[in-house]
Amino acid sequence: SPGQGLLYPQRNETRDLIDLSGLWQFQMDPQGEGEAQRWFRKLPAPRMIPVPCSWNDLFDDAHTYLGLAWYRTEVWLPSGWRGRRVILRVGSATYAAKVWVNGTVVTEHHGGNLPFAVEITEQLAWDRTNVVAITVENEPRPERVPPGPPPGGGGVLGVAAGFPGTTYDFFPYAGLHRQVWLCAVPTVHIDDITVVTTIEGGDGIVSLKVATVGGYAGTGKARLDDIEADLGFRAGTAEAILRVPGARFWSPRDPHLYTLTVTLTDGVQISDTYSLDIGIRTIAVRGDQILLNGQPIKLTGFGKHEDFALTGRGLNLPMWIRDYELLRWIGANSYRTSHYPYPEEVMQLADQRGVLVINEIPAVGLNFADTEDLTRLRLAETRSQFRELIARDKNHPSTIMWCVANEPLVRPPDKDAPLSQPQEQKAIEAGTRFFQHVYDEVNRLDGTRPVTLVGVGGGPREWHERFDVICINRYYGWYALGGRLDQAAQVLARELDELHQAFGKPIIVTEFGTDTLPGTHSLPPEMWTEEYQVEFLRRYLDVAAQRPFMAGMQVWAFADFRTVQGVGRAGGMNFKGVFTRDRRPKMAAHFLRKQWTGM
Ligand code: BDP
Repeated sequence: SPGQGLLYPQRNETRDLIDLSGLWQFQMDPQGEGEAQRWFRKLPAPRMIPVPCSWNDLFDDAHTYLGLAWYRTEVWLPSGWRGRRVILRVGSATYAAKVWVNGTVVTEHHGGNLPFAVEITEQLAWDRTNVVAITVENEPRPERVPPGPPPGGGGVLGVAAGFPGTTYDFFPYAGLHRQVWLCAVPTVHIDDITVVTTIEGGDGIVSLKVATVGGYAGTGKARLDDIEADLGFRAGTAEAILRVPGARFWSPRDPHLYTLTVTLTDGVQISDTYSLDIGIRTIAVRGDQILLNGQPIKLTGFGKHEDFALTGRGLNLPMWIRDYELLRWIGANSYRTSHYPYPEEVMQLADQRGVLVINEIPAVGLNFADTEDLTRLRLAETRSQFRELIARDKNHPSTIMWCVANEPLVRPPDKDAPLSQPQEQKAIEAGTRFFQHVYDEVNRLDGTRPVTLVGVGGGPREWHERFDVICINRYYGWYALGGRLDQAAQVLARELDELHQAFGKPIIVTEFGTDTLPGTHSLPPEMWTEEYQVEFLRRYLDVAAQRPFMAGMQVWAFADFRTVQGVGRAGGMNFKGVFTRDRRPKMAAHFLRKQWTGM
């Protein structure tokens, strides 16, 4: 099998790849009969589906279907690939996947937004086409992360209660959401590279660790511009330090990237090589400030979603390029990957464009009043997703912070039976232990970035204690104090002052916003109108501007996005976007642009 590494697939003098994106065969399997009937060889009644894409907005009979479905394609391998290891890499399958190659199960995977890879050399044929079959299902099970609603419950969020039932406020899109690749790599190859950068005066210090597969014990080289270091491998790994005199430090203003190339070579022959773009920067928390390269930064920007018409949560590069253009237009320097990891290409774009990313795993909708068993299973799931996320994204300078959860809470599983005081206390303590474990794990995997938790209004304050940065979502003036913006601003101001007093840590409001129907206007400003969104945002930004300790303000949300059907979401949409779903600016977009760019 490949190692633990999740390096982005690359084609170069020693490596090759085939992107299997395109039309695949597709068939839903609501009865779960496909495996026994060997659908991994041949689907009895297939239709065509694009990969990558969500299936929900393509076929009416699949719109709310979250059960098992089969994907199947065929591929010839180039004869030049013989003698190399062939790895199948799935960019993301939401939520659970099982993979067959020529009739043999090669891997299974849980977790809907991260890549997984498996070596398939043994299963391949060279004289005929190879059949790749993948099942995907996104059943809302309570032990998953994000969790499904409790049995019988049709959604647990007050406003988001709807169909299909979820514990979160976005549509549970399903499918093969990112590319499926075949990668040819040398038998002995580079499996992983970990880069950590520090700053000494004007110099950049680049420390790297290289891991190989195949027990490599030879030599190698690491090169960055014209700076080179020798690598001596022992038990498959090697370390080196490169000093870059007078380095250009990565920042939003100058997102300079250096290309780092690692080569396995005996000095004459190159057996494997891999290049990646890195940024030299530091990120740290000191007192109530977040420091990038030793200088305080304040985040401006949004919580986002990976969401668009027809493609759903499928990789949509045109959408992402447009989004980065709009982030620049509006003067935002950051966003949060609410509520799950975004595509690898999107992280690369953040590096190139100097956008600061709060990188969040899919832990949304966690309720610590649920049973201990569920909490234990969710912890295991959270940890394994974090291992994958950090393996995938640890080398991106744009990722400045990890986020372990969005709005975890304590809510009676049965809304007609409120929790007793001891029950509530027990649930809060269960959460405290959970986050202690996750925090420690994240720190062990990557001790170089701050870690945060995004708290819900009225949620337990003690859960923030563990974390380096306090992130909160607040909706005074919307879910509470609707229509009373002056009062809302006062409540917000008081709470921010209290939090600052209590923790003395950086504070970011990671969500604040109002549902806004584009084209709806009123004077004086009333809820749901474009004027109200502007006035709401103005109040929040003013409150923050008067508080020098605030480390950032991220508006909810960048664009309108799809939700489930229910009375709280007209047309199955969350309308808190500053842009519409097709990326037209609302009044608030022009307002924010003035605030953030001074134009
Ligand atoms: C918060 C959630 C976010 C929702 C938002 C809202 O973090 O996912 O979409 O509120 O209600 O609770 O719009």
